[in-house]
Amino acid sequence: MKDNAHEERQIIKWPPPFSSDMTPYCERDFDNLVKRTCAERCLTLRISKVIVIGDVAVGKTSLVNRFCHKLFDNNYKATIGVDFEVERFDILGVPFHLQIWDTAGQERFKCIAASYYRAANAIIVVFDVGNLLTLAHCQQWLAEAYKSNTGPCHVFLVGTKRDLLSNQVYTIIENRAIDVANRMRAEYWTVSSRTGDGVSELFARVAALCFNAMVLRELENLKMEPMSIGSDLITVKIRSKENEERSKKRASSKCFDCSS
Ligand SMILES: Nc1nc2c(ncn2[C@@H]2O[C@H](COP(=O)(O)OP(=O)(O)OP(=O)(O)O)[C@@H](O)[C@H]2O)c(=O)[nH]1
Ligand SMILES: [Mg+2]
Repeated sequence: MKDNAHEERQIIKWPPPFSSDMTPYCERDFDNLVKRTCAERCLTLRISKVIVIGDVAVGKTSLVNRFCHKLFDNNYKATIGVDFEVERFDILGVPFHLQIWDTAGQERFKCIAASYYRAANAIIVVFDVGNLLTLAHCQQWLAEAYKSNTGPCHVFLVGTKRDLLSNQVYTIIENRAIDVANRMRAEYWTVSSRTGDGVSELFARVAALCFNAMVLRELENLKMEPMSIGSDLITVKIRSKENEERSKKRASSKCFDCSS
């Protein structure tokens, strides 16, 4: 693991979605409780698991390599089973790691890959914008991932290889992709790992949504534990009353993400 997050991995402002019309996640900022908890340094190191799934050769490894190593390779090398990377962020001044699992799309490795789906905090389902068949398979990929994940998860539908399509052709594909994203209740993105367009923005968004949800969940859990003499814990427990109010409000809202 790296000791310090690069500048581009420092998140102090809430990262926007690719388009506000194409996301079920309606927060516009970190939760106030999360902001205050971070400011008071009540948190230790955090980690979230992200799985990257989708058909063979859609560009999963290229996406991860572009983000983690700023590299792009034109040659295709199939992933055997799974690979993983850990990327450090600083979010609101708190160290946070994304553990990114790049899985194989080839049918013969599906069983091995699926055994790593468990306990994901985010699921990135990838398709190739130049191959509609890969888009048609995305719901099935998500259904497979849900078999191993019953807990709350953020879901992203990501179209890769944007650089290969003209704007005109891309617009037609995007309309179809948005329909699929809506059915999957996923946030839609398109990226190019060749040019890097959209890649760091996508992962910053994934990291921020995971971090915000994780801190809120943890504050919620703290409430359940017996009282501790640690002053930090007491601070958090007192605040958790506020959290309770917030949860009640959230339960009555229609926002998808807020159910997490
Ligand atoms: N032009 C272009 N080519 C891309 C892009 N992303 C990936 N590719 C190419 O697509 C091919 C497949 O990419 P990979 O990243 O290996 O695909 P994968 O989804 O990891 O494949 P599996 O590991 O077999 O599941 C490679 O030749 C890449 O160079 C992109 O954004 N633009
Ligand atoms: Mg691969």
